[in-house]
Amino acid sequence: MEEEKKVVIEEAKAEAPAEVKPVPEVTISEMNEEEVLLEKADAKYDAGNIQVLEGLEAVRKRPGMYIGTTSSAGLHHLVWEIVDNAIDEALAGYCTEVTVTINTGNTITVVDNGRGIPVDVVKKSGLSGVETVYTVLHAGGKFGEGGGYKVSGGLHGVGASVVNALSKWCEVTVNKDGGVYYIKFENGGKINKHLEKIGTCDPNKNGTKVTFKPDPEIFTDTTEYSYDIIRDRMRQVAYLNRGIKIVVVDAREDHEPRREEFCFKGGIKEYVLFINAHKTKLFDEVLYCEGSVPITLESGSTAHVYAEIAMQYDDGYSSNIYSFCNNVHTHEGGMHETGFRDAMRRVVNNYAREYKFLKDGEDDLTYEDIVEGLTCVISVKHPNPQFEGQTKTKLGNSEVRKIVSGIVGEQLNRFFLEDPKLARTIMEKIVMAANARMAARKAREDIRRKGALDLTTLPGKLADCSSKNPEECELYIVEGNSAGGSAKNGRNRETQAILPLRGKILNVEKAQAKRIFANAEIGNMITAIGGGIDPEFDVSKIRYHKIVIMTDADVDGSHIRILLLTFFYRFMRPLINEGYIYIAQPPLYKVEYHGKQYYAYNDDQLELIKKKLNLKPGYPFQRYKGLGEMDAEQLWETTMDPTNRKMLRVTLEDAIKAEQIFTDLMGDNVDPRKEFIHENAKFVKNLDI
Ligand code: 28F
Repeated sequence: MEEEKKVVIEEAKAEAPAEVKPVPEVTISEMNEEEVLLEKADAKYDAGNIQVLEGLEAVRKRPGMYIGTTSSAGLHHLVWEIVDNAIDEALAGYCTEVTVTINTGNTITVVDNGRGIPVDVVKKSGLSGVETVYTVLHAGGKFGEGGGYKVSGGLHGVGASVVNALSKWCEVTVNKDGGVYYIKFENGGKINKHLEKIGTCDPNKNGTKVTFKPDPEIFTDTTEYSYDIIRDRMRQVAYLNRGIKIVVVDAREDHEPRREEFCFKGGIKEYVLFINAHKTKLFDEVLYCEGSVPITLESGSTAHVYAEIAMQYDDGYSSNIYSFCNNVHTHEGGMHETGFRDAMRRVVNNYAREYKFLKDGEDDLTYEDIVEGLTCVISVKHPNPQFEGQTKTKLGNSEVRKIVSGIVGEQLNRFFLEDPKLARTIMEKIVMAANARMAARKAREDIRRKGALDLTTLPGKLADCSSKNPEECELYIVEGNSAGGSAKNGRNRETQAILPLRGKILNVEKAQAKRIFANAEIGNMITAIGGGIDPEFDVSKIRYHKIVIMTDADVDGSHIRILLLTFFYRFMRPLINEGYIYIAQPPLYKVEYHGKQYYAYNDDQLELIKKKLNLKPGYPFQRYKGLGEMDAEQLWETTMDPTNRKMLRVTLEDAIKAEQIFTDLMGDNVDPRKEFIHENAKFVKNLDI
């Protein structure tokens, strides 16, 4: 039960019996490699340059290798793969519109108005272009090489054949040069009947339409699509690829009908405005740089790396750098971010020295000073991206560093020279950040001298656990002293530590670093956790691998929870990224019946218990208003016992969304906060973390 974010139980939906005659299966995986090795196409693209790497069987055996997980994220990954292909066609200049529809039964249809996947038969494989793209792993030539154009190589970059391999069935319809062509693959990409011409169409209306049904035998957790997840990603893709119109439709009978269109002429410039919508900006403009630089590929041919950067300052203290390569969010950064940093440091420090914002002998402004209050989107398109790092979201191509650095360096410098007023506003902001940094360091040193941040002096309020093995240790941060008392008495002393918090903790979004470190409750948390704080936070030093926020199920409780999450987000972000933060789920109701206690964690469960026990309406039950109402034993049994408890693991799937929610909730503007609280009475459940 523990650590499950949500469990969606999907009823087995009966498939309409398909009229398919058992024909000998032809799968590319069974073919001789010779047979499917395709001719190198000449400059013109046809169904030529396709590489055969592995069969679809391999994908079904180890789906995780290709789409990461077979949970909800993997299910949605299938959509991204198909959309990627349509976006590639758009980036090649032939497609302007993409529509994604969720159909009844949770099948997905993606339509584009591009040239249509080639339908001609590929020599040697004997398969049409469509069949090749859908049955050969890693089909689709590389951008720039041999006339291919693959640009938006997703995180796994494996393409449509993987989607086909993991689908119960998959239909492709291509309108090309006046003909309508159709094929249906079944049971993981098997061809029963080859691509056939089924009609004619307006020769000016080319395009590709794909509908697939994810195989429930693969996606055993859930086959239910989330409109919100698809909508959010499609909006992001639309921002990252200016001018492409993307329509998202929820056409499921059992869902509220929904439809949204995204098309942004301003691309990532508009993206920055969107991210900053509720912030107080330093100035209205978004600074925008772009450029493209030729590089030589291994094959000797030339291709271009394209980079664009959009940024805007607000009056806050946090910095938000979002980088992408080929539309993939590079969470772990990489060479494009390094190049950006090089340029920012160079340009800002040169300007600061030349115009005396820095005096002789003063240290350089640091990158952290420069990006305080900055929101920046960096997007590069690379013909041959190297994704590295633990989650394969770090851009490794070293040439990208100089490319981004050059583009930003030159263009930012020009902005500064052309608009001295803008330059002054930015410089003053950065110098202020530098001064605050030095003051904060001094405050921190003072505190450390007094012993508050000294790791050997644990806070008196902490009831620590006896184990010193972080992997098995849990820290419960508990709202209120009385609940803290119950938790201390009820816990497993070996592995569970309790830190009670008194009242509200400081709102770190609004406070300056200096005040934050002087706050006693925050000091206690920092010391107890033991990894220090940003920018020196060291996740390898933390004393607990589970940090559990345990607050009441009321408005004050959710407020404290948000404050704590904001604190972790700002000062110990790796804790969130690495999944160490949890939210305890105390029960909301208790029903007593024949001397036995039944606990319900939500209204549905309460109803279920009443029904199961055959209780007449009006039978009394207790509604817990706070943790303090539970005694030690009850708290252990319902909320802390690892074999029985439910906890939500906090993940920041979408840092951008979280950043917006945090500023909405914590920043100066009151309206979005009111709106949000109104819409999300139960904050965490709806935050999707
Ligand atoms: C709904 C999803 O998949 N759209 C696509 C094209 C167009 C071409 C293409 C795709 C040929 C040999 C790879 C057409 N005409 N939408 C899509 N539209 N793939 S996928 O070519 C694929 C290459 O290997 C296309 C001329 N060149 C390319």
